[in-house]
Amino acid sequence: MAGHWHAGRFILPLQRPLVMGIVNVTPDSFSDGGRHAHALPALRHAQALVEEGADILDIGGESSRPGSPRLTHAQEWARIGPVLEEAVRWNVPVSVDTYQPETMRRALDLGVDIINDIHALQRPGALETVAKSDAGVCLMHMQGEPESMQHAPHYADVVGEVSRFLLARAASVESLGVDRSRIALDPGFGFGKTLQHNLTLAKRLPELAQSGYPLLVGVSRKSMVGALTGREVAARLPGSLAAALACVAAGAQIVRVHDVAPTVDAIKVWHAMAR
Ligand code: 7PM
Repeated sequence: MAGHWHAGRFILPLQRPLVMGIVNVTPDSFSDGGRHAHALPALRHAQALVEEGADILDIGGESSRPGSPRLTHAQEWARIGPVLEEAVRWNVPVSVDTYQPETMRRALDLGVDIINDIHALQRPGALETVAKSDAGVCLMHMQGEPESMQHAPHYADVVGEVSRFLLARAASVESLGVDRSRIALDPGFGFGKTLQHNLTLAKRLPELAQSGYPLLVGVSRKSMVGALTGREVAARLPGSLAAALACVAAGAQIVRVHDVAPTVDAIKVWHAMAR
């Protein structure tokens, strides 16, 4: 049960940690606006991540960045639709990073395997949309909303609150008929959390792992790594590798990263030596 993640066309074995490669689809300001103009660089990047050893591709339209304007469904789909359409032809699990139910529905119609939702399927219609599919789902914890979540995050008990929230969301998903083997949980590093909250969650990840659901974590290039190293985003690879390994050692089974090749190497070495 805890040994696999059922995700659309795939049954992903969790005997070794899996690497989910991040594909951000951004609008191409240099193009004349052809429908696939931004899809091509994103697809080339996605292909490179597969060659580097990504086990899963996570494709998103950068709609949840603090300070960046929310995308409508139409804007989000214009970015990611053409990329998803091509990526689902490859023999690799495709995840879509979205909280918009209409985007989920269209992505699932294309055959996407995983819904990765930073809002944990709380938007109206999201639960039902996923329930009608056979996709895997990643439920992530966030305190507040992306625009303001880092203003003053507060918890009486960060591990308790995050784990109670995630287990309640998992129960809601299961109540609509989704088998628990399709669900992964994510504490949402950096989403309404101070450095101390992130460190407490990382240290106590084994308590979340107790739930039996696979744990997915995203620490790649995040401000937590910046705060601990004093490095700008472009120089956070070594810190990000250490953070990914610390999470894996604490029970995370899937790591969501920008730098796939170095992460695959780091995990291979860690896995051979520590397990
Ligand atoms: C600004 C803020 C830029 C946040 C980028 C981000 C996660 C995710 C993201 C995560 C899951 C980033 C994040 N982070 N999905 N989507 N878990 N499941 O660093 O931690 O990529 S966006």
